[in-house]
Amino acid sequence: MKPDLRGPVSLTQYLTEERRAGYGDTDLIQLLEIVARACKRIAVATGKGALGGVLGEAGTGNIQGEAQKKLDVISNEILLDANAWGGHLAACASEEMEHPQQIPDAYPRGGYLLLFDPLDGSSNIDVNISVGTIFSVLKRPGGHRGRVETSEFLQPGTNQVAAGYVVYGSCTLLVLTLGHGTHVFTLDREAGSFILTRRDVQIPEDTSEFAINMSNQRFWEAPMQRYIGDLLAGKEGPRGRDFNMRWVASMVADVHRIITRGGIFSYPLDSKIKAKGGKLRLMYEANPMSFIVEQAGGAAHTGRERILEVQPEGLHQRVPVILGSKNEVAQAVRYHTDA
Ligand code: P6P
Repeated sequence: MKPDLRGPVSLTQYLTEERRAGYGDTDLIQLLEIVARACKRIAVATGKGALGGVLGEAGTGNIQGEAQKKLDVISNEILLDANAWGGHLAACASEEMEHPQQIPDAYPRGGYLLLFDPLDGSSNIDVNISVGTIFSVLKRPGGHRGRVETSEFLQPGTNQVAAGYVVYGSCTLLVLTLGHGTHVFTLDREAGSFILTRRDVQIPEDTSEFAINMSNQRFWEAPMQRYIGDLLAGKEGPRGRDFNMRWVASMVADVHRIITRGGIFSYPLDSKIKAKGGKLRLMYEANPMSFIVEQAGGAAHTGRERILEVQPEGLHQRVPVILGSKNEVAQAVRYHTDA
């Protein structure tokens, strides 16, 4: 009887098997391995907390007009340095940088574009609430050589070839899709490798748990006011059942709860941020999270259109987000389309 050699499946083994099955090529596999390795270094940096002298403000601001945390800058640098030399990328784009970062001339350019929010939810770092890295991979449009133009990044989310997030919580988890299901890897800190711990996530199609920042309620558009009002009405209201609420204010943590047990997450338009188009960024927050959620049987919508079909107009464009359990997202969208 041959011994069962399967044992725990590492990220490397999973990616190798996916490539053999036709999902991804050698460059994409190398890119994802490098991003995962960089996130292990980010996990170490965030895990040091006050002992690492990495808490607090960096004393600088980013393109979003937000004060940068030291760990925002550190995480961004870790990802840029890790991806410079491999020859798989043409350029990187980041929430922390106004323009894309070209691959240095000393190294060969590859055919992929990497976008990331290096440390999402960083306002939570100093209070020790889970934060995370979100990333998205696109192919460089055909026929382009030399320096990468920003316009090459402006592709709809349906063009993503891979997307993932790493949540730095009680354990460090990588959630990844190559367009062939969504899978969860847990970091084995002793061995230093991500191990496949949940294959082919399926988000429950219905839920009784919603995630939204209620302090903005009076600023929401009418359809969202009505939708959330009906959830709050509970058993006595039109939904005929009670709902629970969670809000971590760290998208990676809120989305991971939905990946794990279902739910609906929304950062809708409100009158305070309407001029900006929303709170969350399309290219490196909404699109990767929507790809991951849809590959896990969920849905992701702006209230007006499927997020993955939004045609980007700017690298740091913002969109309203409603994502999670498929049937509940459909309910929320109906309040908008009926309006
Ligand atoms: P608020 C974090 O800054 C973030 O971009 C997302 O991770 C999170 O969902 C949202 O903003 C929280 O926003 O207004 O509740 O602080």
